[in-house]
Amino acid sequence: MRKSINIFISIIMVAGLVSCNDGGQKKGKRGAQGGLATNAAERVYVAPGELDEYYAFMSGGFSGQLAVYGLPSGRLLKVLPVFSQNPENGWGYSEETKPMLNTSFGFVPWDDSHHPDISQTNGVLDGRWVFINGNNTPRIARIDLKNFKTEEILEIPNSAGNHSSSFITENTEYVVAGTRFSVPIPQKDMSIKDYKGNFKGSLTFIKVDQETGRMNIKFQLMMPGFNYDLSHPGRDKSHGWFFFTTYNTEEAHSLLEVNASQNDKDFIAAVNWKVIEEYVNNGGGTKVPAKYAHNILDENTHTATSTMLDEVLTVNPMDVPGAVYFLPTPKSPHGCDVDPTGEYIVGNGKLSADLTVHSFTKMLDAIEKKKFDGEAYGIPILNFEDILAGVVKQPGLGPLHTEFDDKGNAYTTFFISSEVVKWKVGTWEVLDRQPVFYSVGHGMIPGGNSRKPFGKYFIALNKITKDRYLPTGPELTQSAQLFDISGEKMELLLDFPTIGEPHYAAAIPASMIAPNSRKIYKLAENKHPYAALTDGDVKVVRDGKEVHIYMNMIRSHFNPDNIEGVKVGDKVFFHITNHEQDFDVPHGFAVIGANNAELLVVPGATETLVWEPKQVGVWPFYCTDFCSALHQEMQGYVRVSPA
Ligand code: CUK
Ligand code: CUA
Repeated sequence: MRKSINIFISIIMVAGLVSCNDGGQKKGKRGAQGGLATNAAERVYVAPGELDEYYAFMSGGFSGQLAVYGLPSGRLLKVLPVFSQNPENGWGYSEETKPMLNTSFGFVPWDDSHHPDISQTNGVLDGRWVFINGNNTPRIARIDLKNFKTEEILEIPNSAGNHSSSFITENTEYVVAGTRFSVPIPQKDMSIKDYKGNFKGSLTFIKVDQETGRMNIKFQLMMPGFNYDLSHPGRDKSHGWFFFTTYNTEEAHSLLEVNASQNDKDFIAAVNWKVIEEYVNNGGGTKVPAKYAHNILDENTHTATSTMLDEVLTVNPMDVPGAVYFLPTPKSPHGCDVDPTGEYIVGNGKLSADLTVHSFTKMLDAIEKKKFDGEAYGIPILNFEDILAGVVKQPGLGPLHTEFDDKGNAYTTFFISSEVVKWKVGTWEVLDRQPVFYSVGHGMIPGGNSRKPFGKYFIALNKITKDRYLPTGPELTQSAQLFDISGEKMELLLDFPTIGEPHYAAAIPASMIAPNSRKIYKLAENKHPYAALTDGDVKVVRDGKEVHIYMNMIRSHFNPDNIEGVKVGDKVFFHITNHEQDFDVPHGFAVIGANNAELLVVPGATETLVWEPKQVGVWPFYCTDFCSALHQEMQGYVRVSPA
């Protein structure tokens, strides 16, 4: 059964790609089918010296980072390091930032980032923070948009494959993380064959402090051993609920044979988090031992600390009446998307020919009348027909994700038939379709994940690039495609490359980002314990085998620039403070033979590079970032004597 489905999919995929290749995209023959808008160049052109209209934060996928693009130009503005070490700016190499990548598994300098989500107030983007998940070693990061810096990373215990994350509630009360893989909780040595009934999934609700943005796990809901794929918050009328798609409700432990995808319908789990919050606030739940790291970058010292936590509050859904219901949804739903009114919950059944849309009002009604169609592990299953709002009939093949505009339209991506389909919320009729190149995953409309979408652009985040760019060996980077959706028909404007696999993205009008109040760190406010704030603070201090060098830098010299007294076998700490107080004047620092990376020190900050010299000699160091006409003069020597 499973095998025949796979064959079916492969055939369609091949057919889809072939037909896309013939889809009118050949040079000089651009037609209506996937054709470029006639004046596309003009509509994406941001003249030299002018600024883009939107910031787009695009997940870096297996790069572990978050890329910032300008829209509509598609210009890459910056790669923000999050879960992976980044030599370009010393992230995860400097002593200040290393603790950010600490986990209960030790130092983990890589992850797979999927879903950025921008903080909201009253369901509207507010531009304070971006959250993003690390899929592999379960983590959630918070990037502060005052300075575009990763300021916090929280590991998620009792989770594996942190995929159903990191989506936020409409006042950023919670950022939510759901486990893709179910696992033994707590982890233990047991037979994989005993998965069914014994493995568990966890849905984690992380409270966000409204002042600081700091995250703390409020509770973990312990769920049956399904796969929890994606999630979305309720909004407006459904605020207080969170929806999670599931697959493998068969609880198959191996997908080699007939197992998962057998069931005609899987579930969307509807979680009433307000009820659980109240239960927990009244002392409900069970504290269990759990080891997980909480890493915070202090904004005054620009230094991270990692704290290992040792317990977490778990909640059994059976103990909280009204907490969880299952909405039957055909077939192995992937994306789970709620429209801006909060009424409609779209289940994108990967293997289904139709798109199923549930009604929140009907769901509440069925719950009130206690009209259930059985239960799974004690969790009531609602009747499919009772909660159905409508069906988009045969819109395409392999639906993955749906986004919404500000005019009551939805845009669903179809991986297999490689297209985006626009349909009307409420009438369920298909209004337009455009091919994409190729095999789109998520789509994104700025604010398309909130009560107030900015419905001008749609970006298709494509998994396969093939013939869209000049070949670069056996692999091309993934691609994004920008559509103008302000008219009746979607119009293709631009292709542009992405960093790693672009899973999801979030975008916001540039005017809504909090004023860059931390564009320059004031030197006077630098509280780093090793800062050399004046030339009087400059010194070399030996402490056993450790040598601490308090150094500063400004165009165009280091102070000190001749260092003696270091011996082979020492551990040398270069603590370097950048005295610049102008915007965009970082200096770099590299020393010969360092086995880590360089530093990039922004104005007003202090960063530390560790160097363990192995050879006697007089060794140079220099600034790595071209900073003035005398950049090449920004250099120095460190003398290393025998041990
Ligand atoms: S996922 Cu659906 S296409 Cu959101 Cu990780 Cu990539
Ligand atoms: Cu400082 Cu180049």
